[in-house]
Amino acid sequence: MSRTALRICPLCEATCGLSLTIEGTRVTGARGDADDVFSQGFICPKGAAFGELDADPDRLTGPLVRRDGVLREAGWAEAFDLIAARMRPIVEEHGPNAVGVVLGNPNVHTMAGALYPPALLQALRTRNLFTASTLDQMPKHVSSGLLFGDPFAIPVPDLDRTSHLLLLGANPLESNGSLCTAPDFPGKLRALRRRGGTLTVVDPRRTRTAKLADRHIAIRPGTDALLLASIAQVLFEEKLTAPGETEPHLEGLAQVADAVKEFTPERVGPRCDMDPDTIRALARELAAAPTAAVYGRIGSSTVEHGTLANWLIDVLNILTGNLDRPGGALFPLSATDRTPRPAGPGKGFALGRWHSRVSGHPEVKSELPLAALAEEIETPGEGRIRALITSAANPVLSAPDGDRLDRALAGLDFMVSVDPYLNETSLHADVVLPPPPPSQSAHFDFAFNGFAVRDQVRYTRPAVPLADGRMDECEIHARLVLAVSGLHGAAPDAVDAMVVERTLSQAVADPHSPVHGRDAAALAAELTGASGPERRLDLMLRLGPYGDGFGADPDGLTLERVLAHPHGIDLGPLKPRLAQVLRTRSGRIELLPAPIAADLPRLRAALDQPAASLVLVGRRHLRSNNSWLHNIPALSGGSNRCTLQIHPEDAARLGLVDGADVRVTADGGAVTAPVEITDSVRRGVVSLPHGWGHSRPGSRLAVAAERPGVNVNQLLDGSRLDPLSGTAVLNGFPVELTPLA
Ligand SMILES: Nc1nc2c(c(=O)[nH]1)N[C@H]1C(S)=C(S)[C@@H](COP(=O)(O)OP(=O)(O)OC[C@H]3O[C@@H](n4cnc5c(=O)[nH]c(N)nc54)[C@H](O)[C@@H]3O)O[C@H]1N2
Ligand SMILES: Nc1nc2c(c(=O)[nH]1)N[C@H]1C(S)=C(S)[C@@H](COP(=O)(O)OP(=O)(O)OC[C@H]3O[C@@H](n4cnc5c(=O)[nH]c(N)nc54)[C@H](O)[C@@H]3O)O[C@H]1N2
Ligand code: SF4
Ligand SMILES: [Mo]
Repeated sequence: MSRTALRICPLCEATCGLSLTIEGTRVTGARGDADDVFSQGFICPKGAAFGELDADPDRLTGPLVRRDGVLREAGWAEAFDLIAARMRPIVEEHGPNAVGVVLGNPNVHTMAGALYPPALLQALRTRNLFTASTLDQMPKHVSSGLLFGDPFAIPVPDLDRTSHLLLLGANPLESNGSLCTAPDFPGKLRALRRRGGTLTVVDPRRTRTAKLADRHIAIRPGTDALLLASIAQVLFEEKLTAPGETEPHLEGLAQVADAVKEFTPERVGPRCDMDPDTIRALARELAAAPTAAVYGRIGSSTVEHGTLANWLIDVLNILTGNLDRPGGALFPLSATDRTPRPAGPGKGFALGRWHSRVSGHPEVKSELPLAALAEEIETPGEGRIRALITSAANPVLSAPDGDRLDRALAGLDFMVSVDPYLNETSLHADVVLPPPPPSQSAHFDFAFNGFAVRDQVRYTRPAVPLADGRMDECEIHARLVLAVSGLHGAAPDAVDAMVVERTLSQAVADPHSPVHGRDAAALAAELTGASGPERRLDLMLRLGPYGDGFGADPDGLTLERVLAHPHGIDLGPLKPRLAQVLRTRSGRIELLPAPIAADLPRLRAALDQPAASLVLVGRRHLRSNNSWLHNIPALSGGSNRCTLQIHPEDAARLGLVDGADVRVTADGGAVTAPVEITDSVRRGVVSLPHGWGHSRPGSRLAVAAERPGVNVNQLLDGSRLDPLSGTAVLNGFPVELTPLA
């Protein structure tokens, strides 16, 4: 007897609704949920492999605890007892910064990862926080923080209504989109073209996305900021700027005009390897389009001028009047956002409130660069990281110089990993706490609903009951918080109750809250939900912008109401709301913030730098997901391989043969990979994907180990960073190739 259950897919930012077929407790099939209000049946091969991924025999079934140097299966009580016994003394003896925390990408895809790390960090009070953001989107947070006063105020391209999309360094046909949550991104791009709109793709590779475009520009890697500055220069020079409705909210317009003056198409063109006339054409098309959006991701973020590029993307949206208007780039309003406050000045966004101990990197959003983790563990002295907690993170593969980090992790006094696998990173842990497979977890997208192209809300409860011996990931995190804060043994619900109490006491004291003046304890008693995390979800929904406000709006959202709509509730297209968003000190968009102005000379200097003859970029594959899906047979193999792609002319010049091994060397190290000759990469550029290198002894990834690939991040030593955001330069760094016999 089989049944079906709904489950939002946790595997990428598109958040598709899946309909799972379940036999007993086993997921035997996954289809797109045709009735899902947001994804309407869309699914990709990763979602379709949900059952296989859920049942991967290499997933850990219970905690592992290291005794006498060997990781062995243990009970949950033993695991948490050890954490409590080892962590507190380290903090007491060496201070809070002796414990580092690493949060990886899948935290953004779990309820536990959204709800508990803040409490963990509060309990630890460490300044040594590292996340995948500094390998990814931190430049966007910095530019939004500086422009709008809120690092999470990230405008999203209005894919369904725009008539012109300028897309840089993103490949949504493989990635399914990022910082732009849009199930069926490919279909939305096709629809844009069908309704007469235009798509321009800027990417050194002729990707599947580029093939869909009206115009593909194979830019020289690392030069997007120059191109964007030049487009801005043309807009000013040709008097094509028209900020429209945002104009009254702007300050610094004339200063920006002045700042981009030097970046003429004639000066920038040769650096980007573009015809100056093409740059002018891009500027004119952008200005002429009835509506348009400029959107960039990894290829314009994990690069030398990542923050400047991300700043310029929004500067262009603003200059052309497309920020905050339908068809342009708008700020989503998710159901668990705080209720918008009245417009007015805010606290602003500060960078560098403290610095990393060894290299003096500025703090950004309370984080330090993940690329600096190894040195913070290895370098002796006060404040050295002696213990580490990782959750859903595999920095040995995803961050620069995994070999060094591997050695550093081996030298820690104590390490805890919350991870379903024993992999390249977790193999160093003293305690591994495995979450249950996704079918046994509830799902709500706290993060991605805030980047979605349509406001909507969906929640799915576990599709399969928690198996014997399993612990829900929320409970794992709650117990971890208790274990490190000296409350070991308390009921995990205590963490949720604490957060509920704090949130409600703030809300009742807030004159703008719908519950202003009411009794916090009485409101807490009204919360529904079968668990601590569900009560917190209920609380956030009810206090949120569409919420019932505990009775203030009887038609508003509650958990019960969301549960009554298993395919989700549509909350409509994105709406202009700039004034609600702005939190700068001036209360306006600060178009040329001081840290940006201070970084511009570096971009001007780049105008005169000679281009490297060969640079490396990454790539993603539809059936891959960073470092952790290579163990799923249905998703590995075929075209999903760790090869070095190179243009036929470069291959001929260097004497490289398709399929033969080549040695790739960069300033941080060297790796050997098979050559794949293809004209989909431009001349002067090679491409190697990340997340590979599954050959470390001690990991338990049988399928991945059969085809381990190599770790591209071994080419980097962690010293190449975008200075404003601390983000590693993972794209556009120089390499040399040596053919191997
Ligand atoms: N060269 C290069 N390097 C890159 C990139 C690149 O483009 N080029 N991309 C960067 C980017 S954008 C990112 S986001 C990072 C990602 O790098 P990481 O943040 O390290 O993330 P992943 O490799 O996705 O997975 C991390 C871990 O999460 C575990 N995991 C999976 N599901 C769950 C779960 O439900 N709960 C828990 N607790 N753990 C889970 C996996 O087993 C894995 O160990 O890599 C970065 N590294
Ligand atoms: N299938 C799959 N989906 C994923 C992931 C995955 O690993 N696999 N990872 C998820 C994660 S964590 C993220 S952050 C997103 C990322 O989502 P995307 O950013 O859409 O993903 P990428 O495929 O890395 O696209 C980056 C593109 O930038 C190009 N590029 C490199 N350097 C430059 C440059 O200097 N300038 C320009 N203009 N382009 C450049 C590359 O050729 C590549 O095509 O994807 C998410 N979705
Ligand atoms: S596109 Fe993303 S969310 Fe949708 S099924 Fe594929 S992996 Fe899952
Ligand atoms: Mo990412």
